[in-house]
Amino acid sequence: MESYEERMRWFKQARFGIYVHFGLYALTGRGEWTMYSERIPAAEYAKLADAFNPKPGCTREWCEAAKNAGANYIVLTTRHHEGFCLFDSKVSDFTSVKRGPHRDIVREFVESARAAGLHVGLYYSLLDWRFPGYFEPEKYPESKEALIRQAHEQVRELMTNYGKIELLEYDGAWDSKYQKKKPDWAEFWQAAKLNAMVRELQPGIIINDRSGKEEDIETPEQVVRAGSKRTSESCMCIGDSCGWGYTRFNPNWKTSEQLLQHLIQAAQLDGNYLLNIGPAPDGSVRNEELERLQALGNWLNSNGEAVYGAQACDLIGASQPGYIDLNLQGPWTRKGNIGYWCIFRWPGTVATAVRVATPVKSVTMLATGQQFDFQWNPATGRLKVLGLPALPPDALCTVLKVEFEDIPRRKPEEDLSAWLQA
Ligand code: FHN
Repeated sequence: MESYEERMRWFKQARFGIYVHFGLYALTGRGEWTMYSERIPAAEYAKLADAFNPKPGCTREWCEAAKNAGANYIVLTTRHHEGFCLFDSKVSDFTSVKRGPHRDIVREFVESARAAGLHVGLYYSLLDWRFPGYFEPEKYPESKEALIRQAHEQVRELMTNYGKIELLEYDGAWDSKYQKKKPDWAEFWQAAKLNAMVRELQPGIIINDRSGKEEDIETPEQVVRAGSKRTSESCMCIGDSCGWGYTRFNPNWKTSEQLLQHLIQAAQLDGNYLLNIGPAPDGSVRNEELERLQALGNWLNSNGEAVYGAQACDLIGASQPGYIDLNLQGPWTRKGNIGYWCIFRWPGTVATAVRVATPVKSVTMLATGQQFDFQWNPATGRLKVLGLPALPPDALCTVLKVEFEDIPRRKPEEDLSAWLQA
């Protein structure tokens, strides 16, 4: 088995992934929770399987969209809480191979992802709403056992039949009454045994924290947050947060600026950003999503250096509200001695950063290489970049690449009023 550092290497370099929520729920147009939130009986819901017919080549479109967005990996819901598998399974007839299109969508997906040069991630929901034993394990112990057996078998199938899988995203380990804690979830699903099997089959795999066991990454949802113990991967919807699967009328699309801020914020917190799309029933990705992904990709094309493999920077420039030391222009990321000042709110001809303790060697615009004069005062730590264009060079975000003599550090402020007299 690879060490934690070894298996995390590509992931930390990647910083940006695309999440794809796709299943029968796309046909409802009301999101992936429809079966449960509308309490649709299992047999009635299952009829959707016969109408499910994604167009051939749709997985290629998802991967193309991810590549155009500048993402480095892609994660597909191989089975969501509805229990419908997008892969061939010996332990279920409720699959895209035995019903609907009679195709192995997971196989198409991994082949498309590899052809596009994307790292491959698979999502698997442990819970399956079709089992009474999930909701009432004590009342229906046999159903509970069958549910757990099915999960172990299907995870084995996913880890065995599709070549190298680099990321496994569990979900749905919580108890139906949501009263228990993560160690209880892990016990319920026998996560220690399950994950040991996964690591034996896929020695280099990264496993998320949603089987109840901590494993490799933390996965905050709908918010960008640092990990408390492990690297974080913040996942988020492009539209309303209540629907990851195709939601036909989705009023709150985030802007490209917001999405880019999240991505940079994730890198600034030493973590990744997993941005979700929910393809329509035929597998196509709607324009509202494609346009935003393309805008991110265009920006990353000339500014990706500030994000890929970048990490936290000690300089002031938080993009999270609530920080006292907020740099109004935008956050910094860092690689070695280089700081990347990602300016969302263009200040005009002079950009000022404060509490810069490390001597500055040069300042250039990342996208163009244009060099700028600067003044840095070692006594006060104030850095002024001079002669900038009056208008923002990039409508989304302009990055100033600042080379320092050492790893850039923030100057301590012992007397908080000292700057008044400087
Ligand atoms: O219930 C799911 C939800 O539908 C979606 O799949 C997200 C993605 O992280 N996970 C669950 C909620 O935590």
